[in-house]
Amino acid sequence: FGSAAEPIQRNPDYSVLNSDDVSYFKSILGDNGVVQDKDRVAVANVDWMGKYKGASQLLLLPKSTNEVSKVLAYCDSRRLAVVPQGGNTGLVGGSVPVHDEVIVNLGGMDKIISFDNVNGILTCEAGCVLENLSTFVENEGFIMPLDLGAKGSCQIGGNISTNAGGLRFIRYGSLHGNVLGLEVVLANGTVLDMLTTLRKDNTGYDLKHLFVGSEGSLGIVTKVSILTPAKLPSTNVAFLSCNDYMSCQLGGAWAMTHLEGVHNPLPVSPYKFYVLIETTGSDESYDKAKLEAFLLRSMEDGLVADGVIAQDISQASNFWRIREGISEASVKVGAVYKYDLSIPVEKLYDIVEEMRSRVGDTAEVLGYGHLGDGNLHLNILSSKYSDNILAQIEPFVYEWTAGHRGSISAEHGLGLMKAEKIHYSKSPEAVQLMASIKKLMDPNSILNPYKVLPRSALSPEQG
Ligand code: FAD
Ligand code: 2HG
Ligand code: ZN
Repeated sequence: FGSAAEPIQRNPDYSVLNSDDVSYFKSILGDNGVVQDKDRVAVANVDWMGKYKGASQLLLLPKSTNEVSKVLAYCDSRRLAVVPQGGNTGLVGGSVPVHDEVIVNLGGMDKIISFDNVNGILTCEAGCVLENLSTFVENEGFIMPLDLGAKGSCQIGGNISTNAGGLRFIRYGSLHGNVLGLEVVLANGTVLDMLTTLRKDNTGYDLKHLFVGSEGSLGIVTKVSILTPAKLPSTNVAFLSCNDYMSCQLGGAWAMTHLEGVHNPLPVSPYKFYVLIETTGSDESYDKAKLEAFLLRSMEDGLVADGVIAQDISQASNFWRIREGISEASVKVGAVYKYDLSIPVEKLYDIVEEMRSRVGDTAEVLGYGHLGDGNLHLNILSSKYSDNILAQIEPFVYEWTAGHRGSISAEHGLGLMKAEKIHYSKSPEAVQLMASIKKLMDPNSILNPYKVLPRSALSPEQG
């Protein structure tokens, strides 16, 4: 993993898969739902970056909640470890096995169950691909409250399990607000029906929130109901260039107050900073005029050095493609160390500069992200993984973030990469309570082992 850390030992308490297990899975999922083909299993064993690789022998493809329930009940009784998997686009090594865990991929559960086109409430299975849901609700005059570069592969169940942020967060907020209901299968196979579509419901603890962002460690999400905002008729996108970070911040703040918060044409010459702003509204010409006035004023004030406003939908989507393509471009370089930090906005760029001086010319440091959300994606690129580069980055990056009361995972989760780093952002008491919840809900610890929580919190003798 590009890390000098000790390799993670397989927990010997887990059983080893045998042919009786495979026969049982075939009896409930049929032959097509039980994949042993080496090439297909190999694909499911490796993450999107090609950085984390497991050694699972078995990929299961359930088609219904009942099937998921039977699979988990069996795995729990046999103490077979399981990795829940969606589109496998996660960036923290959470979606692939560490050792020989059985992979349960939700891709076969991809049905839309209902759509309330008055209130914009979508109910669907967890394996629906985000882009397909977007297309569906857009045809009904609504949009999904989240959008991300991985939309063509990621699944709504994976989005919920990671509490994905993405490109519309600034406008529509977190999935904790937009998810209205969930159906979840617990580790022992119990189906927890919380699939309501109510806007308000204060009857006791709101348990669904435990599953939003818990990265498959507490249950498998099987169905989802989610609030979708109305699609507004006008969308405007501006691509701005700035000479310094202060201008980006000021321009961004101004835009939020006044505008609600590798294709041409682009600003011609290269600049140090680029800002992409999208606004949506209900009055095409007024909205556009407002954005143009903003651009003009920002250029007059010297905040923006250059800038263009997309003239049509295709230009707008070309602008977005540049932003959405950064992640994909970053993995082409060879080795990439990815950090996903929440930092007070005024300090956000400081760590990019500090990191540059730490790594010198051994690596390229790229800072991008979601400025309005205070979320920096710090990517450190080099031709190959090296312990020397890693030693320049960690623990500095975590200590720096903790020192600024930031978060070491803004939107990607902890997964395998940061399970042992949670203490940089959470108190010992909070970690202990999380471990108690995990032990209560998954006493045999079959769900997504070695991820999210530190081993010392789950079994103090290993600490
Ligand atoms: P996976 O990667 O398959 O799984 C992620 C985690 O969720 C794993 O721990 C897995 O065990 C668990 N899981 C998956 N499905 C379920 C389920 N049904 N029940 C229980 N647990 C489950 N993330 C952002 O937040 N914002 C972005 O802007 C963003 N952009 C991205 C762009 C690119 C090009 C890529 C490759 C990734 C990006 N990501 C982003 C990260 C990733 O796409 C998100 O974390 C996404 O939500 C993962 O969804 P998935 O279906 O691929 O889940
Ligand atoms: C984005 O905003 C994603 O593009 C991916 O969250 C960030 O790859 C990354 O580091
Ligand atoms: Zn992001």
